[in-house]
Amino acid sequence: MTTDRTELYREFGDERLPPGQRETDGFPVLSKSGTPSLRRDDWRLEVYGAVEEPLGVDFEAFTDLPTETQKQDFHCVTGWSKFDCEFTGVTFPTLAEAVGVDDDAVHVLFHAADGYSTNLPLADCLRDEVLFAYAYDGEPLPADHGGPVRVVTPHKYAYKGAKWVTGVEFLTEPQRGYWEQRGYSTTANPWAEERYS
Ligand SMILES: Nc1nc2c(c(=O)[nH]1)N[C@H]1C(S)=C(S)[C@@H](COP(=O)(O)O)O[C@H]1N2
Ligand SMILES: [Mo]
Repeated sequence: MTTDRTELYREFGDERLPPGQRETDGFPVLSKSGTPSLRRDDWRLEVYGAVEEPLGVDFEAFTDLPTETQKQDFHCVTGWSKFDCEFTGVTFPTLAEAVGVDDDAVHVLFHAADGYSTNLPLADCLRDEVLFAYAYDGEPLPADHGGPVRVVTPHKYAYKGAKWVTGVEFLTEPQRGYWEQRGYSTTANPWAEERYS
């Protein structure tokens, strides 16, 4: 069963296509420094920081968690949007529940195998459409798009979704990630055109 999450824009604006974006048919690849080679067998996800019980999982233990398939839109801050992407994965709230987030956690920093990182306020992560995705259109997530596992954030510009994600760090105060340190927005709401800050 696929949950349609393409309507979530109604929470943020009148138009499905955020201002200043154009729709693309293809699925461009955008990476700061190429595709790291990371096989499912070598991949691990560490969840740590301001949590009750840190968690480390390999691919098998990760996919033992409840998973779901969602249809979502994808908005790159450079101006392209791709509609109707079908991602399968574990939701952020599912993972948060597994570790038990501390009361004083307010922020999240995602870490990736290519040295990338990206940050979001905790409240922006605790949403069912924030997926740790391992499949795209029913196939294993292609390496260029972040396989074995990436994060997707359809309510935010796509730089909030770390490809090749390996770490989720819960923080008691904000900390900026790779693009955020270079002037991109922490909150990154596409319908408010929060591109820079
Ligand atoms: N690890 C990692 N994640 C990343 C990036 C990156 O360079 N490294 N680029 C981000 C940017 S700017 C975008 S638009 C999307 C692009 O995802 P795609 O290549 O699947 O289109 O991934 C985001 N996640
Ligand atoms: Mo991007």
